[in-house]
Amino acid sequence: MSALAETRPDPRPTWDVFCRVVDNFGDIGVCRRLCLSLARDHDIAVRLITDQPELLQRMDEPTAIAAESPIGAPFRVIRWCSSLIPEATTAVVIEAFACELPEGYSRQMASDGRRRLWINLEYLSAEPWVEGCHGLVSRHPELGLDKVFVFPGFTGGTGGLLRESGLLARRDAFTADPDAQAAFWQGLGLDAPAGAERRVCLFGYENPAAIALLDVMAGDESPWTVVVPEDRSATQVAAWAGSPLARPGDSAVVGALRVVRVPFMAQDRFDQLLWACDLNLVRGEDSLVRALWAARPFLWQAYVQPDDAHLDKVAALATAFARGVAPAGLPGTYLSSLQAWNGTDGGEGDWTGFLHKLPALAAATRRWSEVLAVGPELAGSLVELSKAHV
Ligand code: TRH
Repeated sequence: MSALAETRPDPRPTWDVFCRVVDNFGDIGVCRRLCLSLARDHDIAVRLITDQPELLQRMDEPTAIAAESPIGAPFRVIRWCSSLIPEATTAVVIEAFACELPEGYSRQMASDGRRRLWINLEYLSAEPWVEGCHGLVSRHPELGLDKVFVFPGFTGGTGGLLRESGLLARRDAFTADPDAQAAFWQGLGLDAPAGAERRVCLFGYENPAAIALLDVMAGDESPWTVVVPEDRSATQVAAWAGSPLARPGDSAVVGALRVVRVPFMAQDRFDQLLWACDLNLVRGEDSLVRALWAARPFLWQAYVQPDDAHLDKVAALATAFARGVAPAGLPGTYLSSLQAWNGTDGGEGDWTGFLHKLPALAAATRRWSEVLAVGPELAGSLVELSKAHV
């Protein structure tokens, strides 16, 4: 293709995805995955408008960062600014997590007479009220424009979960390939697990329950390795181990437990970490969904909300799990463990009992993942919504 052809304007309708980073990595992590899926799976021209584009680079493989340049990039990244306006080709505008569009942008939407779909993409929850709110339309009092509320979720009555094309096949190929797994661990400076050793990914917020679980693993008869990506859990684990764990690759051993600090890695590699571990301790929104697709046992630490509203989300997740699988007794154990992990009983969970249940939990999580994989997929739901709007 000639340089002239490459710079010709993209004739496709454009989708603008707006993302303001509240904190941590979830807002931008979800939006990055959504934009990739819209671009690659649905051939949509996407612009991701965010106040923290630099965070995207932490989630990309070094080789892909170059590919985010305007030519050949899967989607365009634009730094949020107040002077931004929709393009003539803008067909769909997604406001992620109620981030509120720049005022001039929404005024232009109202005044330029073009027909567009305006979507507010909400946070994920398994709570039952979500089905009743998914797809509701609200008219802006001043602009007179309609906004559709899309809720991701775990059931057919919601927008579903992000699951890009080919994800589960890639996971299955990886988990069936010992060489690929060994190469992955080697990339983190670790050998492949040997004998009865089990590996755990710990990506959470500060959590007293994590200390109780580490204590149980340290006192276990069989060996554990807890891999901690650089972030809030790493500080807590270092204090527990009495070792600074200052750099990626640093490790400490306490009884049967080795803790290893690893770098914050590209999203694709983080997926591989979840696929390679026997237990995933995840948080927020996106790592929860990726843990589900990893189909390995997991515990979820909810992002703390005012008035303990997040505890309803925790209970709802356990209920959804029970609906999806439900061998006798397991859902009850899982709910208690989830609640303890989220601090409802001061973190004094029965962690020995929980670790004994891991094989049953592994089978149940696999089944739940299979059930969810035939449910709605979020990027696809948004595309269907846009088709219905024309
Ligand atoms: O980082 P989180 O806690 O994010 C969020 C935000 O706090 C947000 O404001 C809040 O509302 C939401 O939680 C509920 O957790 P989450 O959602 O799992 O996002 C982490 C992202 O970081 C996810 O996309 C995976 C990615 N990641 C990597 O790419 N590499 C890594 O090494 C790790 C550990 C994570």
